[in-house]
Amino acid sequence: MIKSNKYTVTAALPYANGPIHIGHLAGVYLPADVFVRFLRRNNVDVVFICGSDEHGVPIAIQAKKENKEPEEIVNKYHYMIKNCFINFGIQFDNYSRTSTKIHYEISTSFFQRFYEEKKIFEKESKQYFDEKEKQFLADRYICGICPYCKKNDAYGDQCENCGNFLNPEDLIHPKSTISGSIPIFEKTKHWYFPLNEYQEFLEKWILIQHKKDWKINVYGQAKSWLNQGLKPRPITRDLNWGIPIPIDGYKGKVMYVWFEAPIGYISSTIEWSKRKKIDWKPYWKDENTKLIQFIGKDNIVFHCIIFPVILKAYNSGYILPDQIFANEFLNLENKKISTSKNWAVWVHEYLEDFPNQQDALRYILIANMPDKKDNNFNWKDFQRRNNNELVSILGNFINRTMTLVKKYNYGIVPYPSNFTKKDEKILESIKNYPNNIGFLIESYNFREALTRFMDLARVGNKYLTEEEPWKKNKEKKRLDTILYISLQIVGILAQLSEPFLPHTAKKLLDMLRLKPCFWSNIKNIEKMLPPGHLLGRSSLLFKVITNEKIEKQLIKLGKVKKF
Ligand code: B3M
Ligand code: ZN
Repeated sequence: MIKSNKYTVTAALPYANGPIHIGHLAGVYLPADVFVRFLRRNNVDVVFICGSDEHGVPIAIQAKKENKEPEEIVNKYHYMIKNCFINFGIQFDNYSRTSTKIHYEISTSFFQRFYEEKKIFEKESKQYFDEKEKQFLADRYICGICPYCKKNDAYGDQCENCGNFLNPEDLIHPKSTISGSIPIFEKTKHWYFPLNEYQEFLEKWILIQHKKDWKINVYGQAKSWLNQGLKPRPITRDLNWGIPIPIDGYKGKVMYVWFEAPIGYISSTIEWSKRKKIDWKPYWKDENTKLIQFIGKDNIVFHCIIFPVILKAYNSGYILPDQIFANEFLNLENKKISTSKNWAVWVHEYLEDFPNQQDALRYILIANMPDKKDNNFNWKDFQRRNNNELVSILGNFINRTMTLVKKYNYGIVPYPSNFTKKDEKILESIKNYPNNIGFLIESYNFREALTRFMDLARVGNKYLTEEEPWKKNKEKKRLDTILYISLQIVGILAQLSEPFLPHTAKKLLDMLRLKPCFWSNIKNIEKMLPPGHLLGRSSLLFKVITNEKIEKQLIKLGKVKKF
């Protein structure tokens, strides 16, 4: 259920080192958007926060690949990503970036306090060094076999396969991802966060307090790290791209990106609050506020361990996440999405190839959401679901109803006469959908919520088909009653569709000349669509997707050869 009247919802900050693809949408940004749109419809004071993650090795690697400066890379992709989210309908209240002055100030204030309060310590150690490149190797600059799952391509800070924290020295057969050479050890100094000192706090907070309400994939990963026992982790790096260390003698070193990036949620909120001229603190320091974080599966450890410890250690009343939501992975044509192999459906390309069809993609990505296990997107299925479900069920039912009301009742909601038993049962049953669907969204079951939504469209379609109003133009009273009931179902669908299909909802509400109402009020649709209510102009809501369009995508993917 909705636990508070104030929520802060964050979505993982995408690295500004490339465009976003459907895996990002299905994994993080769509579930977050559905959830926030639903909260807004329940009159919750919610702030939806995101922004570009602009530091760290991933950016530096891309800059080298494109032979550009890191600043050029983040500027190019920050705006590309931001525009994609806007055009796709991911409705953040603020989409910031971690290169802002405010983010530097906030991150530096965190680091400074930890230094002054001796919550971090300095240690000299031997770190892997690439002799050819004359560069220390950390994070994605070094890879090797993961000591836990034995998979290849684990990085110096984390294994993306099993999610475990790693240190470069943990890797088996390490090699530089820059030159491919075998690294040597060189001495260097870094500042460490003693995560081990927060083991007990985390065990209480995660293993006890959130044993029941966190998703099993998140809880399970966090539990396995805690069971291994936390160790101190370095929060500085030998890199020149990132936020400088506010300590003398640390020139040429920067903050570890995973130390400062999560602080980006706070700096983005502060940036938003300045624009709105309101206080940001209630969104991060009021214990009645619920903090819900939507993240990628490979970001679990950073959001369950590092960020909560940073908030706790800063000790100034920051709230901790009430829920950390991570989906599994979305595959493409049954293969893992790979940006390096260009095996992806890029959002900006989809928006170009399928103009004004954002909701078709939203629909299939929610319907196939990898919430409990990895799931798959394939173009044939996309076409099938669009044509057989959106066009033929939802669109067809609405279009037939609107056309018949226009034809037989001048586009005005008819006055019903006597209801049959079946009519009464339908009118009664449709009032339950808002609650059912609302409960599923509140409990993060977005796929099931959408299925229930489509069940209602099927109820309407079946009722219209069975009652055949087009054959009853001689029995005006019966005709009017059938169209009145059908319109009530259309009205509920219009109100319920907004979290899932916001572009369709806007069109449909305009066609009905309705405003979005509070979720709790949707069941009283008959008050919003009373007899005599004048409807607006109707238009087709969905377009059929042709074989040619799908063929073109498969050729682009290289799945089928060009003839
Ligand atoms: N930039 C996303 C990733 O690992 C990472 C999320 C940061 S959230 C603070 O691809
Ligand atoms: Zn692993």
